[in-house]
Amino acid sequence: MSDKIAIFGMASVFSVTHALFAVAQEARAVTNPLAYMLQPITKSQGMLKTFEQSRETFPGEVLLDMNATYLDRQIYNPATARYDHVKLRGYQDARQTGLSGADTPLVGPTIDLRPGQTVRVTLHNLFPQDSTCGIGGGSANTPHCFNGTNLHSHGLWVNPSGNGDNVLISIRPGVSFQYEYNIAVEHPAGTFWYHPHLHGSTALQVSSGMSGALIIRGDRMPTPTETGDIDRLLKQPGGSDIAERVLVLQQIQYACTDNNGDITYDCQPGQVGGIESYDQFGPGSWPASGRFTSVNGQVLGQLASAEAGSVERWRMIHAGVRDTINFEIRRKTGTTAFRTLAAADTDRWIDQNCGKDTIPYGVVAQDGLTMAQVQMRQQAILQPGYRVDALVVLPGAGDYCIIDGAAPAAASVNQEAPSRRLLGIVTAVGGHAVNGEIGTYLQDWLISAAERTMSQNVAGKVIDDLKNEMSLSSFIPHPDIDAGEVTGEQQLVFNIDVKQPGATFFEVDGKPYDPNRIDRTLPLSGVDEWTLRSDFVSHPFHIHVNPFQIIKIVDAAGNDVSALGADDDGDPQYPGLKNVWKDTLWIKNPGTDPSARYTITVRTHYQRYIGEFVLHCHILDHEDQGMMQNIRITLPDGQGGTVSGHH
Ligand SMILES: [Cu+2]
Repeated sequence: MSDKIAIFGMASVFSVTHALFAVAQEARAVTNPLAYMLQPITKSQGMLKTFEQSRETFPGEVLLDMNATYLDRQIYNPATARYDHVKLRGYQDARQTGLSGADTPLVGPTIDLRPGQTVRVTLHNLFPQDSTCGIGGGSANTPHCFNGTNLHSHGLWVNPSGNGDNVLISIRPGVSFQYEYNIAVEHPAGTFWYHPHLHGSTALQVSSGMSGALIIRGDRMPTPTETGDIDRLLKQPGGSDIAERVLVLQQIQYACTDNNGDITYDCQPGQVGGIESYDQFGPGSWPASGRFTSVNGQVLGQLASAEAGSVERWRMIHAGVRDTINFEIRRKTGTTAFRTLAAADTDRWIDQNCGKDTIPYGVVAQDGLTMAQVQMRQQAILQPGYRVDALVVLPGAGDYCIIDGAAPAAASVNQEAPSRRLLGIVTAVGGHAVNGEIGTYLQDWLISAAERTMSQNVAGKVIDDLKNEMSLSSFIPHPDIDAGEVTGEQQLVFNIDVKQPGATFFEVDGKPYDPNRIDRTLPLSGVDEWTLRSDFVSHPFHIHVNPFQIIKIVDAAGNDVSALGADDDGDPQYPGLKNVWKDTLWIKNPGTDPSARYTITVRTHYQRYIGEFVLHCHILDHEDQGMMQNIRITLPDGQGGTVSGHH
């Protein structure tokens, strides 16, 4: 711990110096978010050591303290080349509140854990009192209680009840509450994230920057009969982990008010930007705002340097509210300064300053779950809530553009091809050039990594797999769910009902959310095949606790577009998803007519945990307005659940 404190101490000294002397046009460094300080509970750790543990060391139980509080910060505004002053709801480590200068990035610290660990997260709600909390009944789907909060560990397979990953509780201003996540010893290692999930204020809080990475690190060696962690393979020749970047992609849509009291995205010097209403959200509002997606809290920052030719692990997290990100890397070929760059000019700037060809990278995990095969991609489409883990090789020294590239209209939340945005610059130095195909280079690197790292009894299998189209069969956390295992089926239809006079309704299965209604009662150990559709535009489906395996994605004409190499009218997001495990998935309808909808089949099982939790659209203002359902997992006989009612 003392090393960690020393490092952070140095960092804060540098930050202060930086703030005093920085010129506005100088790009700030994009570093990995700092990690929460974890306090080991020595008493229980000592006790646990008396038990036989299957692991070499048992990390035991740790505490962390998280403040939900207003933060005074700066965000760079490329349109004006100024740092805008903002006051936004955010997270901070209650044990490191000293790191709170105006130039501290607006991103939640990282929660860094291991399988088998229990973490007790004390969430302190330091927001001002709020008389709109506690509204229920018919008003539940009107945004409210902006100062109430709670915590969701997105993607974790943990208990959803009580002090677990419980999003059905409201932590009011002034209240502290301790969540407790018991990470099972068999929990997958991967990239997860956390954010508030109080129905009525989720979008407002997440769009303010209330999100952070939650990483589970594993070191389980695969055996001939059991799979292990890809972390164990991704080692440098010396045995240390390969370089890693956590990239929390946020869409912080702060605004100011003009002379008429209306919202404006043109904040004047002396004004303080904020997010205090839902008027800031809605179709097209993000592109219209001219804001840029931030990376770890920095807009148009300079990412830490890479070594040319070295393999890095990039953990991308879409922690935004409602706009699709299409992640691309291109060489920076031009020399034009990028710090002054209005959103409307970005497309042209990218054409003039970034190479035409994208740098391919190897996707190894989606939504934190290692895939059965490395998939080489020119781009990765991230919808809100998605995570993508990629092995990235920058093939030579120089600067590279990190771009949110254009995507087909049907691939994006706003149903229009978005104009491109620059996300930041990364510079490769030293190392060596890669002249051949990056995919082949990566494959060779993985094979030699396997030769170095894998146990004698699995090395042959892992290497044969890698030679066979970069298969990762020894590292997948979940076996396939075969048709013969399925015990039931579930249907789900998203809809936005715009036909009622005077109001719009955000619905699942024809009904807006009712906090007092259980929409689905499912038995523990059940195995269900779900059919997912949307009658009106596209929505990212997310279900808590248990992830699902994608079986097929069928377009309106009846074609399954989920196979690797399939063509979905140029939309790259579905091909390659067949048999992939995820916890959040785009349910596509390229229009507003039910006849245009896709039919998506996934399978899941409800393992270990009973209790009540939710599924919802991860366009979070849709969720806040009703596109959510309550689920109850009961005992295996379908009985013995808890009493109904929430809040
Ligand atoms: Cu939606």
